[in-house]
This record gives sequence, structure tokens and C-alpha cells, in this order.
Amino acid sequence: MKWRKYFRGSGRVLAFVFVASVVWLLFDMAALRVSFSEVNSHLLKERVARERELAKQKPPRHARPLHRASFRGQMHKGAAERETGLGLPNKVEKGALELDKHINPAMRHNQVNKDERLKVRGGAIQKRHSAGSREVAKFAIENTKKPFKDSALNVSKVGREKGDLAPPAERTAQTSKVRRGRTRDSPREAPVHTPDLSKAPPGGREEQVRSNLNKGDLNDRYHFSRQKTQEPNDFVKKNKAFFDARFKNEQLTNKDEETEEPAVKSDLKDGVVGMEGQQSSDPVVQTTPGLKLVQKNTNETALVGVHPSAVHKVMLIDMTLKPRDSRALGQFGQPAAVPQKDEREARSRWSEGHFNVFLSDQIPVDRAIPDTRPPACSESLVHNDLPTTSVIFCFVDEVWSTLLRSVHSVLNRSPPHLLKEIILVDDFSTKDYLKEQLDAYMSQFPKVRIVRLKERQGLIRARLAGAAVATGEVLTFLDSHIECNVGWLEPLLQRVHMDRKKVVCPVIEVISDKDLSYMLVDNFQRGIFKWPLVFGWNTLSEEVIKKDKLKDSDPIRCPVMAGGLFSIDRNYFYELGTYDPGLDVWGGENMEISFKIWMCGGEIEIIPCSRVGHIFRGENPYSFPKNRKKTVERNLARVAEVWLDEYKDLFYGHGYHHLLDRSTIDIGDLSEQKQLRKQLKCKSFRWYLENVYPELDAPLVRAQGLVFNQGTRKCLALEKGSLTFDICDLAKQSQQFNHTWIWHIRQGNSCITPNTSRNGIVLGPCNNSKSLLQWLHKSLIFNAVMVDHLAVDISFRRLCLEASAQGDSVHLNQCNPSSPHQKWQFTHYYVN
Ligand code: UD2
Ligand code: MN
Repeated sequence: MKWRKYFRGSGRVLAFVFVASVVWLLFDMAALRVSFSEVNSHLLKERVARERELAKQKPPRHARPLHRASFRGQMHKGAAERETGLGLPNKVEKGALELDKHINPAMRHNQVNKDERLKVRGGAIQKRHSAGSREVAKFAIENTKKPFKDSALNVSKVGREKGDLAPPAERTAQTSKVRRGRTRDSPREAPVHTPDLSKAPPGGREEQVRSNLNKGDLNDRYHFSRQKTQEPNDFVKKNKAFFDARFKNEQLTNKDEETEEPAVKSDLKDGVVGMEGQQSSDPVVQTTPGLKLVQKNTNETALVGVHPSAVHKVMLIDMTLKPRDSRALGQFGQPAAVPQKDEREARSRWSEGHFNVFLSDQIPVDRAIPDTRPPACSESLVHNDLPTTSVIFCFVDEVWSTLLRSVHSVLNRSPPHLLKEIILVDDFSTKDYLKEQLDAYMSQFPKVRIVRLKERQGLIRARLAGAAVATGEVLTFLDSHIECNVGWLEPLLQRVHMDRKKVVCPVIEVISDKDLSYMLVDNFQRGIFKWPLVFGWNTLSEEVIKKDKLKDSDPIRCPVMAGGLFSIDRNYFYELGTYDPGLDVWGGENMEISFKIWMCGGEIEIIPCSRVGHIFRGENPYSFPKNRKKTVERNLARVAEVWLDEYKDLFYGHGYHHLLDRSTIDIGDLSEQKQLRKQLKCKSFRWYLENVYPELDAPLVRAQGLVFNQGTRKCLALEKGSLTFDICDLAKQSQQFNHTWIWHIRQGNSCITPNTSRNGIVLGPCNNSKSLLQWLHKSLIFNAVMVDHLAVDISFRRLCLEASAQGDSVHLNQCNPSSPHQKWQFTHYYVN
């Protein structure tokens, strides 16, 4: 009754005017919010300018359009606090301030919808939105039909004329095979014995690791790596079909929309995809169907029970500069081939990037690639208030077209409101095209910033330089020769949003170095390491998958990350003390950050719904200021010293023994890093092994227990400071010895030490760098017929430990393969 009076007489007029002005206002806002992302052409800019002109002529607006910040402010209180803090740079760049202008119109529309839904619910509003959506669709088609000058390709042609120097054709082909079968860490000096893994059965990475390790040759241990599951052609064919199907569906969806809009139809209309010569010559607006209250096939169990208005389905954004040409080389991630007439040039340009640079330059910088995500991923829900990210690409002498393709893939396939900026850190490149030409090209895209380092820092310190100027809430590091796949970003940010201590990696897929095709990798892969800290991939076992009821779209806990591609909460990155800045140029930083994350309270996950292709190269296409092998070794030694506790012996004992001698290698000051570990109250490496990577074989010693002598049939004992023999007794502490990873025979802090002057034996303090204390035993390196001997090298002479005939003392003697007094057995052996 109370209300009715307002709807009588002048009240009715007032109510009508109010409703009409709300409707007008919303319509106005929707129109004004039509903006463009950086990737759209200047035609879009003109359109917005026209819109603005129109807006000026309209009556003054009573409400300002909702800014992303205020939208986020309502949905996610902590955002503002997270943006500052810890004395981090809080610089707001021009590009950043203009963020709102560059939000994809459909995205923006979506935000308005959600916000308005909170206040006003009703059919009128929904209708208005659907009208707006159609306008966006029309708009996209109009604009993409107009001609667009492909400046990227023009410029890349300039770069192409610079090639010279040619490896032979067979080598080019071979390098590609080798690349598939080698690890990211492979030392360039190492010989390559890698089988062609393109023919290996799926799931063979682990076996590859094992078989290489068993060979006992350190160089071999490096050679295990990514493996693809299918031949590229089959794969691409399959995925092309998938792609085509997707296009068909979208057209249907669009048709449906033209006729009738359901009451709660999705407001998520993202991105524009154009493909000439496909199902339609017109570009198509992708439409993500409306949110459903019931979640199906989603791995985001944590989202169950969340109010549907707080989440949405992962967006399928795939924008282009102009309609895609389905006949373009490498389109859909298909393998490309070099025409016979260009083979010479192609070969000559291989060394520019250690992949097929010639082909890369022919392939569109914004080509389509197959959506390789597990099917459930397109149903995944993510929060509306995800944090923003700064994408950081470090590069040194990167190839022009791959660098551009990397940047475009981020611009084209990331929701604009989540992409705060792209920071390109030029690590003192020597190529001219990476200077003014790059500046000029990137100036088209307000979100791209270029940081130039004044001297070569290496990727670790270059990443830190990028992080220092980043303003996004999350840092996303990527290599500069990648292609982000559709829907890559939101699933990563979702996990960080759920828990800021989650550090997340996309699945790294393979872009062939030879034909630039895009290949998917096995499911259920995780990053692991083997001794001596060699990164590799391993497939989760069937038992684990069954036990944990893992779906192919579920996040996978990862003992170590590959290193190149990951997202981390910016403040958390600084809380962790970033990377050890003492790590040089390349290598080992992935181990360092992985141990740091796990041991200091974080987690590393691979997110199968996020996929990024990467060109794995056979060689680093840039110089190392110092020797490459030594650089990596030194970095790893720093990591081992700071993080491995007593397990660092395994690192040294598995091939880095020479690093123990600090007079020949200076690994630099570690006090700050050790201090940091204390401050952060990080857990022990033992904890890491027990809780994160229990599958790793990590015995602390080679052998342990009683040391039995065949000749005397007694055991070695340490009594009153000297070595003697005793009846073997497991219960006696005096008879317990360790044969350590660095070949010491040790009881407590005492080591069996040769007395060089008299071939005698004394007990001395253990000292890691003294080679005199190293006793070879059960080692084929030493001599197949003397595996039971304990031998030591003194001034280039090899001598063996021998029990006296009386069985009361030990001394050194010429090695005699048949003497039982020189044969020894420990109770337990941990190494074969
Ligand atoms: C892997 C990682 C890489 C890094 C590396 C070292 C992946 C996919 N890649 O080897 O990110 O963790 O292992 O451990 O996981 N760069 C510089 N300055 C340098 C050297 C390199 O900026 O002095 C850049 C380079 O241009 C590239 C990135 O750093 O964008 C990584 O180098 P890479 O591609 O040679 O390393 P990669 O993929 O062999
Ligand atoms: Mn790389």
C-alpha cells in the first residue's frame, strides 16, 4: 500500500522518468565502453574517437562507467593492499593508467553486466546487454573486413635479408631430432647420443632418464627431455578438425543469438577470431555459453559452492590483427616446409636462432594454433576478480619473428583486463633490429614496455630487472620464443588467486625447431630432477593417478619447475627473496627457485588447462661471457651449498666432485643466501625429499655399516683413536663406518687418511676438498677385477688398503687383485 502512492499521478511519471533514465544510462555506458585492445588496428581507435564525439553531444552522464579497479574493489577487497607493500615499485605507467581504455569491448560489457546484476535484476537489463553484444559482433566483423597493413611481416622481411653462414642440410634435420631428445640443461660441450624420441612410446621420459643415468657417464645424464606423443602431422590433422568444428559451433551460436536471447544468457563475449577461407570468410565473435549453476567436468573443486555470479568460464580469447589466412604457412600450428629453392638460405639462417629462422619469418606472427587443452578445461570456472599480471620476457639476440610471435600470443590470447603490461627486458642484445626497430614496432601497443640493460646480466638478473619495474599483482615469466595457447592465463591466475603461495607453470608444449609445428606433450607430466641436479620430465604413475583420482585437467604438484614459464604472486616473489642474484647468465635458477618455494612454504604446480608452446633449441644462440659449462656448474654449486644440507654430497658425488676444491672454483659469497634461508625459516632438504619428492633415490652415503675384511674375516674398528680389527659385531658403534658420496671412509668427523710417508694409515679430520681422502670402492671406473678393493691415488700412484697378516692393523700396499687381505665388504650398499 505504501508503495502504491508513488505510482499514482506525478509519482507514475517520476517512476517512468527514473526507469527510462536508468535504461538510457546503461545503454550509454555500454556504448561508451566499446573500446579496443592494443592488438586492434587504428580503425578501432577511430571508432572509439567517433563514440567519444557522440558522447560529448549526449546529455551529461550521472554515473561514471565502472572502472576495473572499482569493480575489483567491490569483488576483492585485498586487491588494493596487494598492489603496494614491501617497498616495491608502485609506479603507475601511462600504459597502465590507460588500461581501462583498452579493455576488450566484450569484456568490459561483461563487467558492467555483472556489476549491474548485483543491483538491478530484470529482463530489461538483460535485453539491453544482448543488444550491446550484437553490436560488438557486428563491429568486429566490419572492422576486420577492412584492409590492414601487416607491418609485422614487412619488418620481418627486413630482418630476413641479414642471414649468412650455412650448416649442411642433413645437420639441420639432425639437429631437430637431437633437440627433441635432449634436456633443456644439456651442456653444449657434451656429445649427443640421444635416440630420436619422436619414435619412442609415450611415457618414456622417465625410462630415458634411467637408462642414461645407468650409463654412468655424466654427459649422458643430461640427455633426456621432452617427448611428443604423436607425429606432428596426425596431431595437426586431428586438431585442425577440432578447430574447424569449433568455428562451426560458434557460427551456430551466433545465429541462435540473432533470433532469441535466453534470459540468463552469457555476457562473456570475448575476442575476435578471423580466418579467411574457413567455414566463413567473415571473422567470428567467439561466444562462451552462459554460466551454469551446476559445475561439470571442472577441476576447480574449490569453486564448488561459490556463488555463480563470482565466477565465469575460462575465456576463449583469440584476437587477430586481421582475418587469418588459412593458407598461410604454419597456420593452425601445422608443419611448414622450406621450398627447394630457399633451402640454402634456410640453412644459412639456422645459426641465427638455432632453429628454422627462415620458416619462422614466413609464418604469421599471430597464427592460430590448435587448442590442445584437455576437454574439461573449457568448462573450468575461474573467479571474476583474478589478479592482474605483468608478463616478463627476457631476451638476448632473439629472432625477430619469434619474439613478435611470443608477444602477440600474449596480447591476443590474454583477457586484456588481466594483462597489466608486457615487459621486454633486452639483456644487452647485439642485433640492430632489436633496438629502434623493436621500439618502433612495440610502440603500437601501449601495454608493451621495453627495459634495456646496459650490460649483459644473464637471464636471472634480467628477470629481476623486469620484476623490479613490474606493476601487476602477479609476475609471469616467459621465454622469448613461445606461443601462448587459448585460455592460457586465467587458469594460472586462478591458482595464484586461490593461494598466493602457489607458483604455477603452464604445460610446456613443443614448437618444432625444424618445421615450427605445434606439438602437444603427454598428460600427467611433472618436472623432476636426478642427481646431480639435472632437470627432467616424468609421467605420474598409473597408481598415483588412480589413487588421487586425477583427471587430465587437474593441477599437478611438481618437485621442480622447468624454469622458463611460470606465474608467481609479485609480493610473494619478493618475500622469498627472488632469485639468488649471484647466479650467472643461464642455468640452475630453476632448481634454486623450486627448492626455495617448496622449502619455504610454497607449492609448485603444472596447470594442464594452461598451455604454452616453446621452441626447444639444440644450442644457445647467444654467447656466454664465461665458459658455458663452468657457468652452469658454478650456479648449481651455489644452489647445492645453500639448499641441499647434508644431501649436497650427492650432488658432488654424482659428477661434480671437482667443484669441491674451492681453490679452483670460486662460487662466490653465499652468506646472504644462507641468511635468507634462516630468516624465512625454511624447512630442511630432508623434509623436501620426504614430502615433495619421496620418489627420489637419495641415500646419504654410498655404503654403510661394518667393514669386513675377507683375509682376516674380521671387521675394521676404531678404538682409542686408531684403526684395528675386531670380531664383527653390528651392535658396536666402533665398527660403524660410512663410505660417503665423496668417497670418504668416515666415522663421525674422522676420516681414514693415508699417511703418505710410510704407507701407513691414520685417522684425520674429514676435509671435502682433499682428494687424498678418497677411497675408490665397487667402482668400475677404477678396475673391474678390483671392485672389492679400497684404493687411493697418491701422487699418481694407486695403492690399496690392506689388512696385516696378523689381523691387527691396516696399511697401504701395491694393489693385488687376488689378495683376500685387500678385499672389503660394507654391510649395506646404496649404489650399484
Ligand atoms: C630453460 C628454460 C629457461 C631457463 C633456462 C636456464 C624453459 C622452457 N626454458 O632453458 O627459461 O630457465 O632453462 O635454466 O623452461 N636469456 C637472456 N640472457 C641470457 C641468456 C638467456 O635474457 O644471458 C633469455 C633468452 O633469450 C630466453 C630466456 O632467457 O628468452 C631463456 O633462455 P633459453 O631459451 O636459452 O633457455 P632454455 O629454454 O634452453
Ligand atoms: Mn627457451
